[in-house]
Amino acid sequence: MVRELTVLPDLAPEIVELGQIPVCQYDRTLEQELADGRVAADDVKRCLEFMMMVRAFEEMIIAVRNQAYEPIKGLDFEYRGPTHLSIGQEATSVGCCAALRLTDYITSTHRGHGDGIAKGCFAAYQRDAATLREVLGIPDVERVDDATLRERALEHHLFRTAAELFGRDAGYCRGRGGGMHIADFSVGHLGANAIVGGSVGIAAGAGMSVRYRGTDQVCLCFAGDGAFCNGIAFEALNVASMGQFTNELAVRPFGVPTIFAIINNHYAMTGQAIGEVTGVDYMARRGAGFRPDNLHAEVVNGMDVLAVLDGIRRATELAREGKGPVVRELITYRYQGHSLSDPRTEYRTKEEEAAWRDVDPIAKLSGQLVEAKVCTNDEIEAMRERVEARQGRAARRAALAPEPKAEDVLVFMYSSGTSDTVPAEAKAPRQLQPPAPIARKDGKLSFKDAIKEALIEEMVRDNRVVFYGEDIADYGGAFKVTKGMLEVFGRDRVFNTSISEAAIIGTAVGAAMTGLRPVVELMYSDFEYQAGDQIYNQAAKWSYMSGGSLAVPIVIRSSVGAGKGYGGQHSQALESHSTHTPGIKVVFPSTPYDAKGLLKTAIRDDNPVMFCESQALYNDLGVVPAEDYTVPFGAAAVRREGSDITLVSWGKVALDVLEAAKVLEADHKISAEVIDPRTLIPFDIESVLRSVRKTGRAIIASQATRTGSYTGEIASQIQELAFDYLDAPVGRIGALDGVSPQSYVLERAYLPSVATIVAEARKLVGK
Ligand SMILES: Cc1ncc(C[n+]2csc(CCOP(=O)(O)OP(=O)(O)O)c2C)c(N)n1
Repeated sequence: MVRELTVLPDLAPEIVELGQIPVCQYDRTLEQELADGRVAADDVKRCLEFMMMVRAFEEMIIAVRNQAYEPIKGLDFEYRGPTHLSIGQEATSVGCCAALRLTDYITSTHRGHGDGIAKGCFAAYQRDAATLREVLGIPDVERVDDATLRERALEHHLFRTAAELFGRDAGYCRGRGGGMHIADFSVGHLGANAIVGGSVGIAAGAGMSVRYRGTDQVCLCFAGDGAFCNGIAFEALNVASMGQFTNELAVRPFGVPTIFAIINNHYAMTGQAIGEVTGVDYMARRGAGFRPDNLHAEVVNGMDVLAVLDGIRRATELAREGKGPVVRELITYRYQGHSLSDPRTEYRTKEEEAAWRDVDPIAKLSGQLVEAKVCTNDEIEAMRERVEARQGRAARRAALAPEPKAEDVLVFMYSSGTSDTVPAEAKAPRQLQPPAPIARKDGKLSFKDAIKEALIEEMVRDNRVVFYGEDIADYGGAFKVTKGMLEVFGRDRVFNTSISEAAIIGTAVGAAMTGLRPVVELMYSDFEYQAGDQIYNQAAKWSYMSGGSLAVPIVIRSSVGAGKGYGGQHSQALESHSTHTPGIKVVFPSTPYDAKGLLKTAIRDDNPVMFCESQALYNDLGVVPAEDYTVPFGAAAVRREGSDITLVSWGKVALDVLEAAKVLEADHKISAEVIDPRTLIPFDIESVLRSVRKTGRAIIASQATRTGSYTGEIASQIQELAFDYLDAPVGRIGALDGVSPQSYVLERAYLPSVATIVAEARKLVGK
């Protein structure tokens, strides 16, 4: 018993006060801000220039789309791809990034050109000269004064942003991401996201990683009013707000330093946040459901860059003091439609649009600068001309830049990196006590203890490895696989989460992007549907979409429960979903030895790994060396040699197949070779083909329902690559195409068994 919190009945009457959410309270003039030294004139001018740059970029997209952009006229170039423009919202992008440091993170959205431009523009002034020279590829011998260097950095940033949107190899993501997934990890931009709400979990995870690493960074999550109606946003807000991060359970009490900036431009695509598709008057109320401090929620005038700067600056202060997470709603408006194909006429009026243009953020700051005598109108006009000219040069260069080579289409799908070498700082011990060795009998461990041993060894070896999920801490998980790990590593590294599968995976992605190597547990593989976007659109895709500029080293341990009468929602073998989505490796061990060695390989691999564990095997015993060893991915094990037929299977069914081979030998004089691929992605097809060339027959078996199962993929590869050697069609065995039933009789009829494998093998061999 390790939990320090006790729950006793406290049923006394009380009224819960919900507190206050300030709305548009900022009322300072630029003169006041300058006089008080809260802003410097040059910084404010820079904010104006960066807002102009965002707008010029977006106007360039419109013109290019209409083939009317003067700087690229005459070039053989046509813009393709989405056009979610943020004209009107410039103060939100620039005001937020103005409050951030170079080392701080942002996540962004499909409408995120402005956010990325702003983060990179500030970086051009935050980076030191040596870094900028390196980024720009300026040789040591070339002398460049500081102002020119930074000017060149701005233009280069616009060029790489445009090149990404134009699908060029010089783009930030090598033309793999495009505008909706643009990222620049070198300045902390963790990616725009085309899945509405997709980045909210990532931002929470980046904050959790900062909290664990103990740096003074923050992560600012840009996401719309629409996004804050999506399930992942609610889950992520909750996980980021968990009491154990700040109360007496915490090893180091410190709130997750993520700032959730709700960019309320009043519309999702066309659905109107206030009055139509939510029941709230302000989206900032979202903060009120998660902590008694309402996550310090405030509503800010997002058309006023100084108000945004003030609101976000105070948010970063709170976050850096460990008082996060923080919510800020920024009220703004997009002048264009959802995308350029949206004429806007169905859902809003010209009068409404005109009213927002009257409070235009660029016009407002221009007026303030003139009023405060920081700039003249002529200077502002000169700034605008400079911005336009710079934008024109950058866009032209991007349009002329080479496209990626077609033969490189799959480059960056997987990272080739590993953590085989652990950096010195990650070797520093970070545990409460040394782990006790797990007792063995005759050198044997259970499958689940083999998993625990692998986890413990890897967490001792590398302090970037953290482990979390539902009920995995004090209780050790629903199957007690990780019992005792909390006592060893403390709640910083082993902690429970709420029942939030999407946020468990989403935060792991954000933590992995920012330096950790999380292992997370899905109690039942069936629950991966709850986290589908985070596994398959986020974890699996970011290596590729970022053009290989980052890796997502996470392991998702997922238990597979068939055979226990748990019915349709706790029994499915879903490995075929994982194998069908490129970008994720899939491991399915069948022995305690492999479970330990493969899990260690998975944790050291820089790619996301789905690690499937058959619950039916958890108590199986096998010889497991106590020392450090790994089992490589993509290397099948021949479990039994044979000459008449090849049986291929994984997880629990790999043992059924072995049993079936014994029956076939003893009762039917059929010699079966048994192959356990151990990993499904990558798959060792060569070992299977070598066997099939010898036996001439094969069966692929799994507990997955038969139609659409990965067994079909392996069967078709055998037919493509070894057709001439086959003496019979390749057999496939799976669960029936139905829902897993509770009744013992029905479940036995539903799942594959030793008997069904024997029967199919006899049919194919003809004995
Ligand atoms: C999960 C998901 N559902 C729907 C869409 C289609 N879609 C793209 S943007 C958008 C509106 C998003 O609204 P909001 O979050 O407020 O951002 P905004 O477009 O206003 O910037 C919709 C519905 C999507 N990309 N992802």
